[in-house]
Amino acid sequence: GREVRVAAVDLGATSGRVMVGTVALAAGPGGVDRLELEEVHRFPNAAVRAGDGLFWDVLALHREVVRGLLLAARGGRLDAVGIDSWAVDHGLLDRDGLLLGNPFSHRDKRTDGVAAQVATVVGPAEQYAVNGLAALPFNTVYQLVAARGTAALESAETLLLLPDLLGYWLTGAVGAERTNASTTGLLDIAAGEWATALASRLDLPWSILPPLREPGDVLGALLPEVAAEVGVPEGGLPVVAVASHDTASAVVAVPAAGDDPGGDVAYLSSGTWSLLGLELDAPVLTEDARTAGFTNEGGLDGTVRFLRNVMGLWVLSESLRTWEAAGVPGTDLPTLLAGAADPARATPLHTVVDIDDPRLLPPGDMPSRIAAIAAEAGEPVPGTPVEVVRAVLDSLALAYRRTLHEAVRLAGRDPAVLHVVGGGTRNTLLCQLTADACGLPVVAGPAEAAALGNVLVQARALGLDLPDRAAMRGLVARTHELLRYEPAAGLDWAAAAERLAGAGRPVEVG
Ligand code: ADP
Ligand code: LRH
Repeated sequence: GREVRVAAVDLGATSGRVMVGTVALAAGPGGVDRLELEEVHRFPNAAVRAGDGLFWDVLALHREVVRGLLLAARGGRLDAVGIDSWAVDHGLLDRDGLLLGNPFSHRDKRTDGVAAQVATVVGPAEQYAVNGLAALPFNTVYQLVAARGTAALESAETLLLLPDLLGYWLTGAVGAERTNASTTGLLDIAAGEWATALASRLDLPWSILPPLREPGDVLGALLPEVAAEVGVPEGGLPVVAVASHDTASAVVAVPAAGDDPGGDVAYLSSGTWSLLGLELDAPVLTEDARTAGFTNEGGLDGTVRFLRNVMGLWVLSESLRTWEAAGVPGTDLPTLLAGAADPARATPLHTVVDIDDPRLLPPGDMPSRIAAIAAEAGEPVPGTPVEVVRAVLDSLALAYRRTLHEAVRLAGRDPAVLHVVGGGTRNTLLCQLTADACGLPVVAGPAEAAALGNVLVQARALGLDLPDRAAMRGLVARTHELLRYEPAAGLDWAAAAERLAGAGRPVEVG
């Protein structure tokens, strides 16, 4: 079969990578499918505190993207490029097409209290009926409300989500890819159009929202200067819109083929954030779903990602950063995870906390915050880094348990396994705890699901016969090694869940 070679740019909140994907479908019976990823460039990413704000260094990201494309193009002819990144965050362009300031991180504190303030203008139930989104404090709509009256918003002509901003710098084309647009809070999920009425009621300039584009649309070719930097002929390399929300791309590559005969796909996209839920054909917009904190994001081909955000491995990576800064010895990830797996060094389910406590959202000293949250809830305060790590992993697994059970109840589905994808699949202890806590087998892998989903949508846009998600997922399942974790008995997860429920947490905003 025909072979395509594409570059997938996948930007995570803690690292960015440029991967070369090679795809070829078996020409006939006995033929062999290929779906290969080669990492050509990886770079750390982190928000930067400057003055009062927490920002993304988006020019550095652009530079690393160009550098990655150069390395990818050196290795052979490229057929296309696609970009996905974390959702919600965005840049504003002025009328000359120049970026107005640095894009804020969604962890910046300027949105504190904004969702509650907006709820007094447009009720949470009404917002949910329009956009289907959990009222997370950092949704783009709340970031924009926080920016009302600022010089930047007042002079803004165009809002671009981060993958669209980077795509603009590559091609000069503006637009808003639909899966990522669905995370803004300003997309009307029933109409599939920008929710201009909602924006007006919140005094937001809806004219800054650019035309929507679909995954698979071609933005254009690299601008001549960029083509020269990357070392490809002018007009030679098309940029393709993919499912540009990283979670949308990751869910495209969930290898749910064969093991889910009922077709109910439950997944945990495990990276800086943990996103756990189900793929559905239609949103669940019930009051129950809303108050349980579930969101309905847009996926490839009109699907819905019905899921909840769980605070994720962010808590772990920020803890590591804190210990490293303080020079605490023995706090590299492999050492800590080995310790946390040893019951002699950290008693399982000894300390459990609400890992979604909003105090864990901003950057900072996670071990101290966890100690405070544990003390408040009457839980033992972890004493050593290994105990902190164990508490974080047990608490994550408990949050997964609750979220999976709620998703299944709210959507009336019955998945046979939980697929875990993303960097978190490399944490074997967490995979096992997830299976144990959820009482469901975990199928772990691929770790680079977002990049694979990015590659698959490009391959389809280039004409490969990948008509639907089943075809894409079958290809991933046939070409990737997956690890299966059976739930083990032994720990009393139900009792730990009771302990947590006792501590109580309001999910609802406003
Ligand atoms: P993002 O795309 O949000 O930046 P990733 O999907 O790359 O996140 O996942 C990053 C996380 O994966 C890290 O924070 C870390 O906890 C986990 N991880 C990555 N590699 C390993 C490893 N070798 N062992 C255990 N955990 C790992
Ligand atoms: C994961 C993710 C998630 C969003 C968050 C802002 O990287 O895209 O789906 O909720 O970042």
